Amino acid sequence: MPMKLFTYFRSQASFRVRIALNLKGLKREDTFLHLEHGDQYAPEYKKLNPQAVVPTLFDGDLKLFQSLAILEYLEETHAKPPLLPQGAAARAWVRGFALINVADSHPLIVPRVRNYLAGTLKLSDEQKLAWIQHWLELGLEAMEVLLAEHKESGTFCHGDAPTMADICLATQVFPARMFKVKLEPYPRTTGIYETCMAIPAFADAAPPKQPDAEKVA
Ligand SMILES: N[C@@H](CCC(=O)N[C@@H](CS)C(=O)NCC(=O)O)C(=O)O
Repeated sequence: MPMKLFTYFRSQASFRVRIALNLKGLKREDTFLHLEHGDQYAPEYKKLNPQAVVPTLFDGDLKLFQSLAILEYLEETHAKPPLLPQGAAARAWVRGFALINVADSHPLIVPRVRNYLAGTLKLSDEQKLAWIQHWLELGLEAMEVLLAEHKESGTFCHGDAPTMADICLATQVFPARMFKVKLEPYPRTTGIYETCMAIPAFADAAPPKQPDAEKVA
């Protein structure tokens, strides 16, 4: 039975889950929520996801939420191909790298934060864009340094196959491109991004490829 994903094409957290499902060869059925139209606040969806965010993934009756927890679940239930390397040290590095995006950059640019900046704090479009670019740049700077010092990085963040680190690198660079961040200072990061996006599992998961896609700004 395919898993059921509540998703939105622009959602970077959903993008992470789509990549992981694709890499592991798992079929899914999508239910689309339009976050800019406020579908996430519909009472029937808030009952499923009290944070009013996507993704939510159902594996049968089991409800899964928070993209990184979902990736960990998929890893534990479908071992191949692995999204975490062997060894505690390497796994800690990959998880730490992934969290730069998941925990420290992405939460600052999600729609509810952008809406608060514009609606409550009355920031102009220009100020809001500067905010988004700032937090994305800080994450990219850290990623670039970590990739430079990490002996196992090269084609991918760690080793010779994509891991959770690459998935979360992709969801850092994709919005950075969308929001016109200057990417020249991050050649290692963008090189890995290009490599990943040439892999069908990543490319097919990208926002413009989703059935609910509108023009990606
Ligand atoms: N930390 C959560 C983030 C979930 C999240 O904020 N998702 C965004 C889309 S990427 C969302 O649904 N936002 C709705 C809103 O901000 O109103 C995860 O990784 O799953």
